[in-house]
Order: sequence, then C-alpha cells, then structure tokens
Amino acid sequence: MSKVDNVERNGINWYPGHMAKARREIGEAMSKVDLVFELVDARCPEASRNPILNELIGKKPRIIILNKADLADEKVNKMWIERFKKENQSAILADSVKGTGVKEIVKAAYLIMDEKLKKQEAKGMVGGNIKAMIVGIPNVGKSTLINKIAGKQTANTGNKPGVTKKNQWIRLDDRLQLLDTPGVLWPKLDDEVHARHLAYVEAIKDEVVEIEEIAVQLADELAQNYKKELYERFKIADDFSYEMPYELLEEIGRKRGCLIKGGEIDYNKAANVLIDEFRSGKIGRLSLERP
Ligand SMILES: Nc1nc2c(ncn2[C@@H]2O[C@H](COP(=O)(O)OP(=O)(O)O)[C@@H](O)[C@H]2O)c(=O)[nH]1
Ligand SMILES: [Mg+2]
Repeated sequence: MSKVDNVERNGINWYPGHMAKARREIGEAMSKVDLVFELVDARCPEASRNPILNELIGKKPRIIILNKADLADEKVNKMWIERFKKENQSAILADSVKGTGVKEIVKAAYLIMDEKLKKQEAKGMVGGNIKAMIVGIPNVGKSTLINKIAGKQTANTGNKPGVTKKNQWIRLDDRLQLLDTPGVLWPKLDDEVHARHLAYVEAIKDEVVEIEEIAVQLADELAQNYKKELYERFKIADDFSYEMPYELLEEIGRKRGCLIKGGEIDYNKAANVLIDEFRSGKIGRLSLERP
C-alpha cells in the first residue's frame, strides 16, 4: 500500500493535515510530561502501535498498557507481558471499563520514575510530581481509561486528532498527575495484515472498509487460531471444511438465517453478525497477534 492509499483508506478521519496536526499537538503536550502511557489493543498489540510515537516521545520513559485485555486470550496476554519484560519495556494488562490494571499503572509509574523522584527529593523538593499523558490510536480506550481514573466524564470522546482540549491535570495519586486529554495517533495502515486487524477492532471506521471482505478474512483468521470457539458459537459442524474463505462466512450466515429473497445468503448481514460478536467478546477471548 502506498502512502496515498494510507490516507485514502483512513478516509473521513485522517487526512495529511490531520496527521500533521496530531503530530504537532502531541509533540507540544509531550514537552509538559515526564512519562507516557502508550495505550494499545491487547488483541493486536503490534497493529495498534504507531512507530511515529518513537519520534515524538524522544527519551521519555513509556509504559505500554495492553487495554481491552478482557477481550483478549489470557494465554496470549501473558505471552505479550513476558515479551515486553524481556525487552525491558514496562507493560500492563488493563480493562478500562472495569478499572482493572489502574493500580498497576500507578505502581509502574512510580517504579519507572523512581530516579527522578529521588533527585527531586535530594534537591529538597518535597512532593515532587510526575506528569504523564496517554497516547494511542482511535478506539483503544483512551477516553474510557481517563474517565475511569478521573471518576467523571472529563475526557474527550471521538477521534479528533492531536490533543484538542485545554490541558487539565487529573490527580492519579499524591505525586502522579495525568493530562486529561489523550494524544490521538493515526492508525498505521501500510502493513496489510495489521490494517485488517485494525478494521476488526474498529480502529478504522466501518464506513471506510469493505465490511464483507473484512468479515471473510476475520472468519478465516479465527478458524485458523480459534476454530473451536468459532464453530461452537455459530453451531458449525466439526467436519465442516471450505476451500474459499467466503464459504465460511456463508456458513455463518446460513446458521444464523441471514438470507435474502430466494434463500440466498445475505453476506452483509452475516458480516455484521460476525464482526459484532467478535468485538463484543461473544465468540470468546480472542487474540489476533502473538509475540
Ligand atoms: N471490553 C472493553 N472495552 C473497552 C475497554 N476500554 C474501552 N472499551 C470500549 O472501547 C470503545 C472505545 O473506547 P474509547 O475510550 O472511546 O476509545 P478512544 O478512542 O481511545 O478514546 C468504547 O466502546 C469503550 O467502552 C476495555 O478495557 N475493555
Ligand atoms: Mg477518545
């Protein structure tokens, strides 16, 4: 995929001007913080990162938060944590809706900022502060996490680029403060497999993807890694096999009575059923990427 394709596939949300604005605004916000929480989707921690952050973050420490861990495969979650540990990268599993992981986030922040706090103390600064911000692509749960932390609805919703609101600090703990507005990075689409994963988890809006094509690929991908869960959910016979990937979506449609006049399969309906049930975790806890 070319750069132009990237932009076009980003469609309504991400024009080059948006990206430039996001970059600039995150860069500015970055100069006010000591620490960055990089929020990614636990189901696809590779696809949901954008390496542009490496440029913006400079030498500041980061903590990777694998959010929506409740929707991802527990075994695979552990594998990702192990992997980041090996790379000396602090990483935490979180469910921002329930608030699971928030305590660990605070703990990890103190651990990573220990040196800075000690230096502050040595200089006689009592109650020195750590300032942090959340950065991530759309739909990873940035606003949900900020709202959970703040305990009220202060975070921006929607997928506006950059850091759009006037800065306010939310107190996480006596010495830890969080910028109330997240940095919104654009989803990176130059890798085809990653772009697909981003579509499954709705980091790319449904309006700008071919929903039936995406569903055919999702069904096929799940059949490879989570056949049991997929077949059980849609009551597909164990011995069902297919040659062309679309035949699996067809079977899902058949099982769910997604039909149009004349008894033919309504692919669009079947696609929406599969994608909705994947996103809501009804098929099971499913990870799209393993380390
Ligand atoms: N299951 C689950 N859903 C989440 C989690 N965090 C956020 N969500 C949902 O994901 C959607 C996008 O969240 P939002 O905070 O708006 O994402 P943002 O675009 O990064 O700010 C919303 O429907 C949230 O309820 C999580 O940890 N687990
Ligand atoms: Mg948001």
